[in-house]
Amino acid sequence: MTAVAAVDLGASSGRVVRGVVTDGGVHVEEVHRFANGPVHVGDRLHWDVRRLHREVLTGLGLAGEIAGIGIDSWAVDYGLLDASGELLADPVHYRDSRTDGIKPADGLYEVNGLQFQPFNTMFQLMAEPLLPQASQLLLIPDLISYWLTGERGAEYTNATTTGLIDVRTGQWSPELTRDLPGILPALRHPGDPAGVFGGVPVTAVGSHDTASAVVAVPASSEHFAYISCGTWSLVGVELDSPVVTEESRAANFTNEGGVDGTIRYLRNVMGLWLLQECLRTWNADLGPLLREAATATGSVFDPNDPVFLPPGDMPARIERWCGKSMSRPEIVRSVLDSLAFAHRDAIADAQRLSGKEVDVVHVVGGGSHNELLCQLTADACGLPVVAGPAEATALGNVLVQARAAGAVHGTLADLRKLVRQSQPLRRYSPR
Ligand code: LFR
Repeated sequence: MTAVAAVDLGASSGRVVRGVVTDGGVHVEEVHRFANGPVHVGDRLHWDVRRLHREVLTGLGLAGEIAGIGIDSWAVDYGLLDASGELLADPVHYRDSRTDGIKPADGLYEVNGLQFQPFNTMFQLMAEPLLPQASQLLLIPDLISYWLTGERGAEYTNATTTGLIDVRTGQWSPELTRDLPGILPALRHPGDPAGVFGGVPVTAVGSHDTASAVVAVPASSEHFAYISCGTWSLVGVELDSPVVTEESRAANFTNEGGVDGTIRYLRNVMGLWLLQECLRTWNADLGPLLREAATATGSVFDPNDPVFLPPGDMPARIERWCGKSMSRPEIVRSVLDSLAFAHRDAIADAQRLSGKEVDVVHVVGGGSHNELLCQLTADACGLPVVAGPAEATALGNVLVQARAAGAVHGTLADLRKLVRQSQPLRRYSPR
């Protein structure tokens, strides 16, 4: 097969990779990587989305001959276009404070099946001053895709994170979108054509990064839990149909749309954001601290306390939560212990609430390189952890494009087999 390019924009870095899929496996090679992060403008947090667009163009220029392009990014955030198709303003970052204190309406969960997060698109729109001027809303990957191709659409997996899709029909909910006349584009699904850039077809993939990452979980049976571990830990199981019980709502489990009509039944755990912000505050590297953390004693805190959501002095917030001052290795250890326990709780809750039993935990994404976190997660869960691939999101993006182009065939299980055959994986047994 000729190569395709996967554009994967994460909250802390973006990359363009070149991927090749054959019957024997899937291989990706990074051609361009760039930093990303919140930009403070006045008292708002934004994304510099035009710079991201420029970096994407640079990456595509470096990708060599390619037969396709697919784009994914973090979820929920959007750009608003005016009637002439111009971006009205830099998109606001989901960690901005404009939705502080927002509360979901009663009965919402039964309709959209989404865990409550103050930053879900529907709540951001309640605090959006530019709405009256907007004629179109595009989620971040759809915005980049529009800038490449001139075509607009709303990719389904990412659209489910807006809170505006009816989980029972998979369509924009007429009830929830009543006040947004005409600004939401038509849905497209992973594998659908999404326009052409420089003669190269653009294909809709699981444009929510987590949806693409779940495609590339190298599971060999259906009895697996996954942790897509990066800035966030997205912890859950794959289901055929949503769970919207009151218990599930109270446990803050989400039913996000997956590739091939699956449901990503998961909980957001604050994830490596906690460490990223510690390192930023200390201006330190992770490597040496991780080695010291291996023998340090930590304290356990609730990583999902909303106090940890915004950027800022993370070590101070952790020390305040734990009620004591700690050394840097102790803080790192506390983060990892707390994440491991939160992973365990989410996997236990996912099984209990969905009835799905799991016998292995797959850790994919950048966090799969963190040996201490993988071992602590195995220990806490009492289950084997299979770590890798780190580039699951890009791999899932490439696989869905390759299948749409006819280079490979089959179900998610077949795509996962290709990952298993070709990507290095590491196994951790619970101690
Ligand atoms: C991970 C992720 C999560 C989503 C969060 C905010 O990168 O996409 O799935 O909840 O970012 O968009």
